[in-house]
Amino acid sequence: MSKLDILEFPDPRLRLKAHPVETFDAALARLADDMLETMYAAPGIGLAATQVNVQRRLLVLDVSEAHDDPRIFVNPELLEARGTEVCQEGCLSFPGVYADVERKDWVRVRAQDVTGKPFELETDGLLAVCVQHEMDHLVGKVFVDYLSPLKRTLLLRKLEKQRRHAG
Ligand code: GNR
Ligand code: NI
Repeated sequence: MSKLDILEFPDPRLRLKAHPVETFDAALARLADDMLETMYAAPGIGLAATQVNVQRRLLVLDVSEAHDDPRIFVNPELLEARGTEVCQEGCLSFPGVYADVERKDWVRVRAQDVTGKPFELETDGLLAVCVQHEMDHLVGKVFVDYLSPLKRTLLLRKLEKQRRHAG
């Protein structure tokens, strides 16, 4: 396994739209493993292929405290969504800044595993929020796109400031 580099805002490649996965081979399984390793090391609770400069519809998640519940979604599609909730979100492509984002609080998602086998997931809470955050990355969307112009400006200014201090 190897750790991958995570693209950071404002890298234009974060705006690219991912293509469906058509080949379920060893390279795909390896990429999913590398993404999980990269996510755990960051540390983060999710990672989309877009963030590691791969334009494929693939995302990984693990919202468990013990980091023992890795999940891989290939070609995810949102089938149904209900209600709303506000959650404070962060993003590995915007290190060190956080903002409240409103999402659906219950979702039903259809996807394939790394072997191509279809499955469905109905979920709520943090897992539902994270799935929506990652699926956004696959269409070139990021969490700051949901903020008002003023809040976005303040958040991006804070991101710049932190980068300057990080040297
Ligand atoms: O690590 C992450 N934490 C997080 C917290 C609240 C809502 C969404 C997330 S996803 C983020 C990792 C990431 O950037 N995935 O794309
Ligand atoms: Ni993100």
